[in-house]
Amino acid sequence: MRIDKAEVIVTSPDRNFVTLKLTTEDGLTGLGDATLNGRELAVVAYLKEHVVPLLLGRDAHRIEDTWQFLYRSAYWRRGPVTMAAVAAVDMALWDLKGKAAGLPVYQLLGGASRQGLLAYGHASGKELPELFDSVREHLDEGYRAIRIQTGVPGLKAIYGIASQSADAGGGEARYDHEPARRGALPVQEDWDTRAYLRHLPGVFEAVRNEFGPEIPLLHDGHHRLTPIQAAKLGKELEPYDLFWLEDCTPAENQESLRLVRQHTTTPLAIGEVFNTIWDFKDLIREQLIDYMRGAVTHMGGITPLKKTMDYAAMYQVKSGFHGPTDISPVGMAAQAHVGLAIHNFGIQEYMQHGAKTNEVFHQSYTWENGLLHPGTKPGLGVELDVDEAGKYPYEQAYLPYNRLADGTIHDW
Ligand code: GCO
Ligand code: MG
Repeated sequence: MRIDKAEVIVTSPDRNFVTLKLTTEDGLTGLGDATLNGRELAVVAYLKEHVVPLLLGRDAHRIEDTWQFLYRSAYWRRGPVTMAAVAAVDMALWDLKGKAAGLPVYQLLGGASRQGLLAYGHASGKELPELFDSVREHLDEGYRAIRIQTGVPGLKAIYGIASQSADAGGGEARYDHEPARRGALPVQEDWDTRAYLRHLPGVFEAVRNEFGPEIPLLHDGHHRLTPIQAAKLGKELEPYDLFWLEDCTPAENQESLRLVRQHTTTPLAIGEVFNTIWDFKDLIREQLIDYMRGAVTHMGGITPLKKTMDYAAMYQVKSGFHGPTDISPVGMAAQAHVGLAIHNFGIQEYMQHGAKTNEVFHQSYTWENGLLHPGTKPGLGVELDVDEAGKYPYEQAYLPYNRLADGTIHDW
């Protein structure tokens, strides 16, 4: 199964996506997601200039060997650009192997361990009434687990909260359905940790009072807290029985989680910005996290994601793969296959792509009764409509950034 052609396709239906498409000498095609939100073209160049020439003529069946070759022969290891490029190749090879075998990828990974994947959606609102409406909307859509983010009194704009302008414009007031914040420069937002810490426990109390004790609730701290602030927040949220507190401290300083752990039994999830199994190794072995937040697209693909989860299983750490809309339908499908196969699946983030994205990427994964399933088509089960993709050229898009009241840059 020789690789004959390797194309890098950039399209921007609701936001930018980078996809690698491999074609074999027999005409089979495999897709891989290489989208790195806000830095997309760096991965495009890495793939086109440095990876595509190495793929032509290779045996597409040799997934492990190709992964090790791309990872080790570059000498410069790890990092989001490299690992997104390696991930795309790995996913495309699994897609091809599945198609060659006539089996969905989860069958190649050991077969289904469950009927479907519990998935959580993002409810948000500047004030409580909007937040409650957003929770209800998610419950109506069948979500059985919900992430809660709100505005903080005194702060104008916070990442992860549906914008009010979407409402005013007649669009959907859900930030996951908004186009990525496109434009020449990043949008500036504001932040005040003390105001946030004072406000958040009351929000969870109100949500529990309104929606009861059963529904799993999650929250994303988006790397904004110091270890002692995170410890205090985790402790104060204990009465509201969170499913997890995510990225409570900046992920680079892993030791800080020891301090957080000493003070709270609120479960911790971390790692959406991690790139390799090695970034998770110590956190898993020391049992400093409960959920592993890596994404198939940013962790080097299906091969290392499966290895990381098998290692994590020994320490009862479960999966919680990163699933925002900047993971393309190809990446979402790939991690859904992994989630279905592994024993230690925890939960899957699922924000749902917009209508234009779904016309470019024809998916076969299903979403029924709050459970996601990768579908039973051979391979990953996603096909790219090249003509449709061509209608949406790349648009520059930056993630926002934060400043404190005195002008200091802060994690957003
Ligand atoms: C999440 C994330 C996202 C990221 C975004 C960055 O938990 O879903 O924190 O909102 O910020 O995917 O590209
Ligand atoms: Mg997050």
